Amino acid sequence: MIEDEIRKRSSEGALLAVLIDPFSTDPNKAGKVAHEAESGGADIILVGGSIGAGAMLDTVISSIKSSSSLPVILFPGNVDGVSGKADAILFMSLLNSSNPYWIIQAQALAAITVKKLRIEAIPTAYLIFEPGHRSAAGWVGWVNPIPRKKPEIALAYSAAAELLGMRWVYLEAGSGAEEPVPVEAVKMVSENTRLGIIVGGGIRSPELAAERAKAGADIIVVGTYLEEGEDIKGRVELIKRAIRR
Ligand code: 1GP
Repeated sequence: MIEDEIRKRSSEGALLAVLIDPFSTDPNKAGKVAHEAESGGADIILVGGSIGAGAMLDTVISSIKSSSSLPVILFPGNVDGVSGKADAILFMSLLNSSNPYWIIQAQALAAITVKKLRIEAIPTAYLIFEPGHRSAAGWVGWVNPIPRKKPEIALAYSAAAELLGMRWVYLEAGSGAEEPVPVEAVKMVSENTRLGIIVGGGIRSPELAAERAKAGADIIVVGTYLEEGEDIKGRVELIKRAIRR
């Protein structure tokens, strides 16, 4: 199982997941990014996005699969983010949404498909931090964002997720965020729950990644920082080196 493998490997040091958005990345480019990510030492390819990810999803995953052997995990933005070509799915509930669609209805609409396609589901709480509505995920998801200076609110949601049986939490600042999720929030969730912790959004330097890995993140997600640079392999290597324990 992908989840068991990730758990085991992340106990030796944080893993690096490279995010590919099928809306903004054409299939050829996606294959190239995955290949370079793998050569640089990345551990996971995450595929998904908030808007329009469904149209090219299968084609993008096929291209990634033919260019790398990394596990492909879906990071769905809605019910159109499901594909039988992926190895697993972050089966997420956006717990700090104020619209029940994003907490449980989208999941209900997608669940039968996920089971029929036998995609490994990784139950994950999804939490979006301030400024929230300025990111696509926050705007789409009717988010009541977690205040940056109130890590205890992130812990409260994470503890609830743990008691509800979820095994992972994704602490999200939003793609391209000016500042990543606060280190204090990562630390507080890590010290007070048994959840695996995924951190993403606005991680655009090895230092920012290292701080969050040190605070207890099990998986660091990077998208924009790699999209912006020419040398994807080089940037992946730098982040991998920085998050090693
Ligand atoms: C977005 O957490 C991911 O959902 C990645 O964000 O594009 O800012 O790396 P970036």
